[in-house]
Amino acid sequence: METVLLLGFEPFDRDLINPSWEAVRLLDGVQLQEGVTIVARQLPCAFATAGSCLNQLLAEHQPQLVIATGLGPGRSDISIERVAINLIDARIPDNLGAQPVDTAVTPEGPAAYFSTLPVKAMVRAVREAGIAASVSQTAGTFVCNQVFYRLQHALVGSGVRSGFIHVPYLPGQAAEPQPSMALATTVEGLRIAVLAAWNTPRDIAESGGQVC
Ligand code: PCA
Repeated sequence: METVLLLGFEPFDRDLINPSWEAVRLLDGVQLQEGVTIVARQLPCAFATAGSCLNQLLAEHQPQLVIATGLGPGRSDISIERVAINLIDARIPDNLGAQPVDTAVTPEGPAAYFSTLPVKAMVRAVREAGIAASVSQTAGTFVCNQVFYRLQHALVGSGVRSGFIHVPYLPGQAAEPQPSMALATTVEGLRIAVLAAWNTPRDIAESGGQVC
């Protein structure tokens, strides 16, 4: 039996729920395909504890594929992240009250890591199912980017592929009008993205970039 580890975050910034966790928890225990099971777990939204929690989950589950997800406030689609940067610059405090500014995720690490997921193939698969998706060139500088960076750093050279996906708010979740996606759509979009990641060893080449 092979394992896909799918991660979501606890709520943060006064939110009562986090759509990333609401979505991935519905995929916990789901058979992605014959012989492949999804294990979904929650990460704390705190710089001091998210990384060690991540390492513990990697050691415990020994997954063959790891995809972390988080809420991207303002995102309107399933955003497949391309790059994790070695920088923390928190606009708001995390759930433990920490707000580090202009520090490295891993001082001895490189400036950035690329996702090792087939990001273009994932976008295409999700879109083919009628669900909005795009490649995103930045995962921000908060806890999601930190976890993404730590994930890529931990798995360098392991042969285990990994990456990050941001999801929109749920409808009506945000205090002010914001783009959103229904929970069932987010769940299905993530399932299709994970399936495409599992079944695509080499990414397709098609445009997904931005001019500026
Ligand atoms: N989103 C935040 C942290 C947790 C989450 O779900 C982020 O994008 O950094």
